[in-house]
Amino acid sequence: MKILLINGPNLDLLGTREKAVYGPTTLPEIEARAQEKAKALGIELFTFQSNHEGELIEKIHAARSLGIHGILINPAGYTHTSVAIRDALLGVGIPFIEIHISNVAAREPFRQKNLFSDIAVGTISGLGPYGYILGIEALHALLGTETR
Ligand code: CA2
Repeated sequence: MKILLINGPNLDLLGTREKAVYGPTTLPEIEARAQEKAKALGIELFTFQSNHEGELIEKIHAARSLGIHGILINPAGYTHTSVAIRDALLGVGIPFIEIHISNVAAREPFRQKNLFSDIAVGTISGLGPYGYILGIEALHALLGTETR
């Protein structure tokens, strides 16, 4: 099984600033833990982070030719604004889980608008970096029968 982990804008700053909101763990640490879990489950995990909407869209398009079975995506700030990333995910038709480090439901009103939750397989929010591990486990469990 092949899974693509995508992290959106500013998540490359994790562990360096805003630690009170997002915690002390860096993105390389999150990706390393995700790789460990993927390896244990026999998953080939591809990781990608970008601060650019177009690059995120192009990676989602490329997921088809990479033979990706499922996507785990933290769209970050684009969660609340990007019709274009939503359209890309619908366009490739690859099942995805949406993940957020913070509990978005408990935050500012402008974060209550979400362009992904209604088309995601499911959403993980507020569980910190552990959410990435749960997301990989969930994709493995939910897609397992289709890729065997
Ligand atoms: O909780 C999440 O994972 C978010 O997707 C993070 C986004 C935010 O816009 C979403 O509403 C919820 C922001 C990511 C910014 O990450 C930073 C990390 C460290 C320092 C500054 C920003």
